[in-house]
Amino acid sequence: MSKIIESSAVTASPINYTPWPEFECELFTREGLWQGKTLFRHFLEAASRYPNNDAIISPARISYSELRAQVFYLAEQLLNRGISAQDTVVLQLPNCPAFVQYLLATLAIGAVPVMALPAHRSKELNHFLKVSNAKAFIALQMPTGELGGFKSLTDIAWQGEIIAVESQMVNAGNALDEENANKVLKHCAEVQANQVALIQLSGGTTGLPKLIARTHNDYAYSIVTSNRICHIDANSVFLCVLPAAHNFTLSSPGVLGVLFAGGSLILADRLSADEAFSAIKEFKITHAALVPPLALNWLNYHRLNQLTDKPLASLTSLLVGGAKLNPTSAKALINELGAPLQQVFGMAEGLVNYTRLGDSVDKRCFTQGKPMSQYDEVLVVDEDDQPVAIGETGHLLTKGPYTIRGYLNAPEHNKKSFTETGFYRTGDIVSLDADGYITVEGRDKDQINRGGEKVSAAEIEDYLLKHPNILDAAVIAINDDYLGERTGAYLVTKNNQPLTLADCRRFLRQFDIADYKYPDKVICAEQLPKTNFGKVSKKALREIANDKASA
Ligand code: AMP
Ligand code: DBH
Repeated sequence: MSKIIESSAVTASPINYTPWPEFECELFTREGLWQGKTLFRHFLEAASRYPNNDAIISPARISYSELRAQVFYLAEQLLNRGISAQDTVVLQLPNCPAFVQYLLATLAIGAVPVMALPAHRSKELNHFLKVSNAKAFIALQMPTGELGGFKSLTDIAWQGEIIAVESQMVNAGNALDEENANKVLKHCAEVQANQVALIQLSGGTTGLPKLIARTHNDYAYSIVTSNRICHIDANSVFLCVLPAAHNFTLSSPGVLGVLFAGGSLILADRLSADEAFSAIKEFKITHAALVPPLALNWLNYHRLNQLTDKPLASLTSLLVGGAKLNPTSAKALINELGAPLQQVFGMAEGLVNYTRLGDSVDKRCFTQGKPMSQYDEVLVVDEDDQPVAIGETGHLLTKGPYTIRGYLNAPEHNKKSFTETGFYRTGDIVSLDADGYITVEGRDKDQINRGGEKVSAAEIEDYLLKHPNILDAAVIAINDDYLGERTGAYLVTKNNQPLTLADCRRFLRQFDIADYKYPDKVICAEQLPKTNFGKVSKKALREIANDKASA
């Protein structure tokens, strides 16, 4: 008996993700979508083909062969610290060479990075460390004492290996140490492509982000396909200004797409439009990925300064996604800024849609693209899960070769988020045209999309309700010209005592959550509008708030 338990414990993937049904695994493999190659293998192949290409250009130049050597060096250090295959490691680094170096080093040995964003604070980080059962936490050590999003070590409510990264770039190990490399390669060879490669985080609608386990096979497929659609190759130069850990910037086609192809990365943490335009010119950037507010920021800078030259001349694709880009702005980006606009509508759970580079201006302005793979199944359904007609709006459901079948360790939530036949309920309200292009019309999930940064209403309500004077709270999206949406908090207070935005923000500080989750506006009301069933009607609240906003 004990023997059986032991042997199954050895063979089972330690990270208990929801697998695709056997026949689909066979199909995706037979059709060549799943190549049985790990993410690190894809990088190694590019490094062998293009050893002298620059992998990272700015701030420092790092060639593929140098990067490979640095990664072997770091991977060996991780092994020495007792980190090995399928150990989860929460990785929180800003856009800098060390992000790429540590990401590849963890992938090399088959450890599984949890892709925390720089904005995450102790609340989120402790959650990730705990629920992912992390073995290590890798973050930047600030001279002022902060470690990544932790103000101090005493805020870490978890025990494990802490890897404090001392500078934005690891300089050691520039020359390849054969012995090191062989040791790492031995571990690398044992990593299987059907195992979990990394863990992404959902924007979430219920409390803290859910964990999204992506396998090597499925993630690599989405990256390779994105590369083809966006024309990423060894000559591509990608400007990464959004957080590199985010699924969009990491994989659509993003940082990993470039590293698979032998192209070059420019990693910037913050960049004004002016700086971005200079960088595009100086480095002959071919690809950039932006959320709509940033794209508008570039457009407005161009307008205000009445620039006559085409600042984006070297770009072959300006990817805009994460939140809805309105058609007027899309047109202006194309006509005024000369942007080779490519809209991207994706999700960390999987499905990614792109408008194609050769599409008509209308398709590129009015739609958010079509699925990248012919194996993506998309359904637009009504409240009873029945398909609606072409052009009608409904709920978007999807499944396919790179869309997860369940969140990690969330059986209850999975019952709501996935249908019995394995479709993911995206929570997006969309319509589909006759060519299969999707237009995002809204959302049914209780989430605020603050210019691409997703805020779970339930999570913030939860914190607000801990305030001794707050009796009821409803957090909703308020339309905003710049961010698309901002966060509004409707509050019912004890004896109608007034509570200001500043009061709320001060109160929320104790939870140490990411800044972007703080409400932008607080509205005190005597009561909240209710549905016929007596639930708070967010629909009514949204109407009230948006009427006020436009008045
Ligand atoms: P997440 O699940 O946190 O990765 O966020 C994915 C969600 O972002 C999608 O389900 C959409 O609600 C939203 N989203 C992403 N890209 C776009 C886009 N181009 N237009 C509209 N919404 C988008
Ligand atoms: O918003 C997203 O999560 C997103 C947007 C564009 C994404 O995950 C992606 C492309 O892959």
